[in-house]
Amino acid sequence: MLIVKIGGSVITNKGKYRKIRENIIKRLAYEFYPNDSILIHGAGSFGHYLADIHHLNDGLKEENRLEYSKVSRDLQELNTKIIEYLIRNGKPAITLPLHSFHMVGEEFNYRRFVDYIQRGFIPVIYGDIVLDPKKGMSICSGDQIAFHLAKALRPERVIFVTDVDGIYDKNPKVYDDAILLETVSSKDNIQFDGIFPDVTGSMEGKMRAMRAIARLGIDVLVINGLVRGRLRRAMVGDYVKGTRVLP
Ligand code: ATP
Ligand code: IP8
Repeated sequence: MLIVKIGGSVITNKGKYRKIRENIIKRLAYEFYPNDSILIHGAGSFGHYLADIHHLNDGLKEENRLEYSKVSRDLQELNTKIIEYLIRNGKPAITLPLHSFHMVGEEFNYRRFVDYIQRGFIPVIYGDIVLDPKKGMSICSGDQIAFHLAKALRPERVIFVTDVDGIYDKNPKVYDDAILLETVSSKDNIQFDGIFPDVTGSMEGKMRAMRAIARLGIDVLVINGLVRGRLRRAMVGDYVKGTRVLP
């Protein structure tokens, strides 16, 4: 079994509110294989944009309640597009929205994922708003979800799909001389500076989640979803350009 997290930077334009990249979603839905895998997707500009403006990661307040609803609506819209293309490709995907079953601090209910996989479905989940016992509400990234699921289900591999070839020594979108790293470990000194609003820590937050998964002894790969064929090759276990994350 594989866990694949398709980042919001791939399926949306993170610089523009609710800007979807439908052709990319279409292709990635086609490339997604084999079926006994879990798909997690990020929020991109369907989540981070409003969450950033209204400080939704700081918690629920009288004046931002409606904004959680709007983010939830936007994320469901993005999710519906992804499910639609998976179904068009004959892939039986079913969404299990995090906000409907999880509260921060509770044990993650991974059993439902197993139940769907056993019946031949592809469970899909996404970075989402979430119930929080201290803050009322908060945000949980798809990267954190990947960690919880990996810890419980011990997949063969966790693949993080982004809009760059892997992890570089510094942001390749800012520095032309950034160097792609074939492997990264805690010893590497990496610079992370984001350019778009991201309330879940951007690439730095992702690195924390990826290292935590790697410490479980699970293979972790970062690849570029904008390049045709890489997701399929990574999923079937062929070599693909990217970065392997070591503990
Ligand atoms: P989302 O959180 O919306 O799901 P995502 O998972 O696709 O998004 P981001 O958090 O946007 O991923 O991270 C990818 C971005 O990280 C790249 O577009 C890149 O510009 C940026 N970045 C910053 N520092 C680095 C680095 N050292 N190596 C690679 N990418 C980096
Ligand atoms: O895009 C963030 O999830 P991510 C979820 O996986 C929200 O970091 C609501 C911004």
